[in-house]
Amino acid sequence: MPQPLTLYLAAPRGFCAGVDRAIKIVEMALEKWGAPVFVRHEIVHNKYVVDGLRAKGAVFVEELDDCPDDRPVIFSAHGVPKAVPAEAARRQMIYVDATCPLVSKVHIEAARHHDNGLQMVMIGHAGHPETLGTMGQLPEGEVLLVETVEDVATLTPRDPARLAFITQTTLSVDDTAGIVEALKARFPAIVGPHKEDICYATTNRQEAVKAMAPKIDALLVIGAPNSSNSKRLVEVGARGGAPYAMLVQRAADIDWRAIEGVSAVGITAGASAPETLVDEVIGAFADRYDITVEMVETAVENVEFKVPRVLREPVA
Ligand code: 0CM
Ligand code: SF4
Repeated sequence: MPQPLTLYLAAPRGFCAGVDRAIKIVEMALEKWGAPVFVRHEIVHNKYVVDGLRAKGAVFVEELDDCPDDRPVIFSAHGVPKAVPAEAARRQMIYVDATCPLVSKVHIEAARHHDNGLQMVMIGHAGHPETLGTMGQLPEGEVLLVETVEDVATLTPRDPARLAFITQTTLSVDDTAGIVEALKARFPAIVGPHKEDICYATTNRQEAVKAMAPKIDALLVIGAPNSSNSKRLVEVGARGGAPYAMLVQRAADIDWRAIEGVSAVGITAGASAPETLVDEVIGAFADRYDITVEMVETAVENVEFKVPRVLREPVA
């Protein structure tokens, strides 16, 4: 007889509106222009999604220099420095920007503060494409990056009285609150958004994990190792009290020995992880245990973003 096991399924989990739109953009571009369509950086941070689009004719590259002039190129959901579309335009390329509108909103905020003569502080992860894209909206030196509360103490702004802050959209809500507090304590005149720029999807997925953490022996987050929002879900689960919290790309990654003896497991998925991988993980548990599935729902999402007009129009 298989052991009984309760699977707590987080809701919301998985695809957000920005990821949904970005994937649709690649699919519609392939339909409109045929293969190959080039994509600068992984359209979203998920190998399964990227492999699926590659099979349909998308070619993933890291730099615009790796694309020919005469094929369309799509910019990933994470956003790009201003120099990238400028260079694509100079080369007279067809390009479609799949930057999530919630990332573009931060780009616009940064530009507005810059126009008002403020230097920016960005809270984000060094080297992440969204951070590079957002910092790349302004000239070199206009955006100072902080990753931790400790970084705030070593900032050397041009004028401490003329500062604004922005954030990456996929950060830990709790860690970011601490950094914002440190910024406000050191620079009382700093201006910024009401709280931070973390998006609805990141916030909601973290909330659902917080709600399930006290009930579970183990948390599995379905997502990729380069997915910032997915990695934050593992941290939130561990801090919320889950004795074991692990990122898995799919069922084959589950370390069954490590979770031997558990009777309650939480499952969630990062914003770039497709539901089919969640189904696969649930199936793997059903093969080994007598499972009962319970939903832990903390929010209902109904956000949707339109694809750019160029993809809604027929080929000229
Ligand atoms: O920013 P992150 O690494 O979390 O990207 P992702 O592709 O995993 O998730 C969706 C997004 C964005 C922007
Ligand atoms: Fe947009 Fe948030 Fe999704 Fe990133 S995680 S694509 S910012 S909705």
